[in-house]
Amino acid sequence: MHDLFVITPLNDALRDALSPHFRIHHADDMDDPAAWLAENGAGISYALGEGGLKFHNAYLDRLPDLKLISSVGVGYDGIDTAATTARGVIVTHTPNVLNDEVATTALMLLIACYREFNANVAHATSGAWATKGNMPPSRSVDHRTIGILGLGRIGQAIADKLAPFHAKILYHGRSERDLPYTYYADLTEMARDADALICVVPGGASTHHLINAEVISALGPNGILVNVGRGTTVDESALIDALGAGRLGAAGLDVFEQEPNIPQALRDMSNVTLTPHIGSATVETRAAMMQLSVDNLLQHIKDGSVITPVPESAPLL
Ligand code: A2R
Repeated sequence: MHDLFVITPLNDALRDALSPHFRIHHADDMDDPAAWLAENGAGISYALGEGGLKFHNAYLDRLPDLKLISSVGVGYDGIDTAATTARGVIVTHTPNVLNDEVATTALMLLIACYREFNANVAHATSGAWATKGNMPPSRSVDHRTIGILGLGRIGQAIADKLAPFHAKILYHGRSERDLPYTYYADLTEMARDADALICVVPGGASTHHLINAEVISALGPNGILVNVGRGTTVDESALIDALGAGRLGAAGLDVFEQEPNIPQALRDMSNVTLTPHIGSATVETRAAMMQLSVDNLLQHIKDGSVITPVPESAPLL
């Protein structure tokens, strides 16, 4: 039996799969998980949690015997991988199984912006249609030039899903890929040539505020920004300024700088569609992510290997 610290919801099926091998210590059963770990962390060799936002160093520091963190989600910017690698702690994540879902979320936000979904729904549900007449027409999502910041696993799924909309795809990243899309080494130049920019890069220092005032202004008054990656990639105050001044047309945002808090200014804007970090959050995709997280744990106790390590853990395998 191994001791497992868990900070993500577990359904009965997952508990059943884990319990023959692990004593489960769930953070939800603790008044103060960090304090509980200070007392009981020694001896816990496995952790299962969400690496995007929740697995702080406050937990890591209290788990001296930790061997593996199985993180639910593809982004793991909430885990200090320099510290885990230095300590010999393997980190796994759940790439690929969520590509299509996050891509659907990106398209949902893009379409909501072009078709002014919020304003049209409000016009119908408020009764304004009967009293004020028809809404002015919105704009078409078809035949657009779409810039993707981060044409990785999810970025490519977004490009695939945009094909039926006859989109021309541009992309920016640190390197050009062997793909049939137009590469831009300069993000501002890409924003200038794109009708809409979709952001799906990882969080962390290297992408912090990559989408700044200059990039936002380059998109222009008819431009649209969609972010399904991490909130920290967009300079939120610059975005609010540009939307307020009409220097950017609209934004569709699933991620924010200070989650779960969304600035009031964004919440008040009619040309902004907001969702509460639901990129991969469907029953089906969350089940696939949880299954892969559990499979990584089970494989490690069986033979010491894992299925989907993060690249930073490669030296440990
Ligand atoms: O830079 P490249 O050529 O390695 O392209 C990667 C790009 N990327 C960046 N682009 C510009 N500046 C950076 N500092 C930078 N860092 C990374 O992001 C690649 O095209 C993309 C990431 O792709 P994947 O590693 O395949 O990640 P995946 O599974 O698509 O997920 C992306 C993110 C997650 O980390 C979560 O934050 C969110 O989407 O769910």
